Amino acid sequence: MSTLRLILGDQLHRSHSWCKGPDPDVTIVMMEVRSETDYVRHHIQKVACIFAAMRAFADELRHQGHRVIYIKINDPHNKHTLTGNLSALVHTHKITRVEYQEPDEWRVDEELVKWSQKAGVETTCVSTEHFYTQRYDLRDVFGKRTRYVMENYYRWMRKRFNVFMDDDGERPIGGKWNYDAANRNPWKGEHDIPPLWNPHNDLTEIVRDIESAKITTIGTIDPADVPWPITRAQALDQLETFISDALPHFGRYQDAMVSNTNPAAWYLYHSRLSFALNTKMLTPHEVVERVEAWWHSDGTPETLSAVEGFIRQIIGWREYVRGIYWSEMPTYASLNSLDQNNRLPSWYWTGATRMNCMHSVITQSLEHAYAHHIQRLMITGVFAMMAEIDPNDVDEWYLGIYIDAFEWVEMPNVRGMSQWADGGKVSTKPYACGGNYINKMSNYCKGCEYTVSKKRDEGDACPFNALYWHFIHRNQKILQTNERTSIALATLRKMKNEDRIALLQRAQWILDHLEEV
Ligand code: FAD
Ligand code: DLZ
Ligand code: SF4
Repeated sequence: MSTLRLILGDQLHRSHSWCKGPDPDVTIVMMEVRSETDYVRHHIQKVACIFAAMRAFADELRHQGHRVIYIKINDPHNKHTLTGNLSALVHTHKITRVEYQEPDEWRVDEELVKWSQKAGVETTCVSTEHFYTQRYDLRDVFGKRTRYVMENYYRWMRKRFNVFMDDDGERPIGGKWNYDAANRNPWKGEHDIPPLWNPHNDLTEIVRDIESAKITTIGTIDPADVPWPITRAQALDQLETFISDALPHFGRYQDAMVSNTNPAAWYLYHSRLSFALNTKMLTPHEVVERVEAWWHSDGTPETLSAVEGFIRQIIGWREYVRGIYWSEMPTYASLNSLDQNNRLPSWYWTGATRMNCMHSVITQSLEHAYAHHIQRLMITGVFAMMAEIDPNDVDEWYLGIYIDAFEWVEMPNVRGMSQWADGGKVSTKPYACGGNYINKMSNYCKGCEYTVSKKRDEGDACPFNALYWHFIHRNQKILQTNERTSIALATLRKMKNEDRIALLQRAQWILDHLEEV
């Protein structure tokens, strides 16, 4: 009996049962393959960090005594698909059994399920032992309901896993479930932003491998100084640094945005832990437990909203979007409820637009492979939705550009939350906004060629304004049935005819000249 166990690039879980003592009958295989590097154009930092973390993980396993086959990107025997390599290994190593962990992406799951049916060896799929919930738990919680309200799921999670609850396990610590209202401040320099957590990883050799393999990537990298974790030890250090330096202010400035003339603007008080979490170098349980423990030792009434807000992201949003993904795939990937068909403007790939908010967030994303939640949702996301971009184009952009982007978490956030392409399964109302919101939450408008207070026909009127009203006008049938959006529709209807026409004309001009705005 000889068993081969496949570990994927986002399954680097050191406490997984497979990583206990080595078993002489087991060989672990990890592989760098073109099918995974090329399904979209990824950011160079994403590919380099995944390869680096995979190589470091393989080294640690070997050091522990495990037998590991590691296929590098330029290995001449590499078949460049997961299953192509598995078939070759089964043949050459006389493997009788193949085991793999549940892939997080539907695409890879399908590939492995189909391969298993004709592989000619016994195959088993086991849990990644990473998430709090199982793939289909969300279906059980919501039953036959067609809308899935995150808040309900989150409260159910808090109780079920007894997270941040009073001693009786029934009431949330602090008495309230939700402190969102306290978490919406702009940042005006009141508190220093902590220095960038940076392990200074030297990935020069890996970047050279990627270049010689001629993988097409986007964005930039300083190969000798990469500020993302590639080992569990580094990820734990990143977690501790976040808790001590940034967590106390995380809540208050969660929605704030700052222009990239400030070098710390791209991360503010955010944890940047998504890469470590999504590659499973950290477990959500340990992140939540450490944050809870910090609150019990150092927390104050002022930091309650920060701790609750952070825990909400991990056991609420993160587990919830995974549940949506598995409940709704594969149909979710083709939803386009607003019937949007425009192409993504080419400046999404360069940042060359006159809109300072868009320019700032896109150039930041190209430079750091990162933008925080509100930048993704309320800047690049809102614009794409109001510019009627095809959700497939939008998905492709988000899936490639961010270091933490894996389809199970990217797609419900993009197609659901930000583009409303799922018709409201994730979000009760579309996230649309005019320049006012951006001006309130950021300093982008101060450095912009457009004028945020201008709405209509003037050439320098903020494009978000006209596009917002055009969005409301175009989708009025959908919006009028929604309590939360009917006010905007009523305002549009009350507008003087000539004002409405001027706004809609300005929007149409923008839609016809998307490459030029
Ligand atoms: P923090 O703000 O410090 O939050 C802590 C953690 O909470 C994150 O690390 C993450 O694990 C979790 N979290 C927070 N919000 C969400 C959310 N909405 N969904 C799931 N988990 C969440 N997150 C990804 O991990 N991968 C993606 O590809 C991704 N794409 C997104 C696309 C759009 C359009 C939007 C609006 C959000 C997307 N998110 C995605 C969610 C969120 O923006 C990122 O998780 C977050 O910005 C990562 O940075 P951070 O680690 O500093 O997060
Ligand atoms: C994202 C990614 C990339 C770029 N490259 C690899 C790779 O070469 N080998 C690998 O095992 N995984 C890679 N990954 C992560 C996978 O895409 C991810 O494991 C699956 O999509 C399942 O979520
Ligand atoms: Fe963005 Fe409009 Fe503000 Fe310019 S004026 S930064 S386009 S919101």
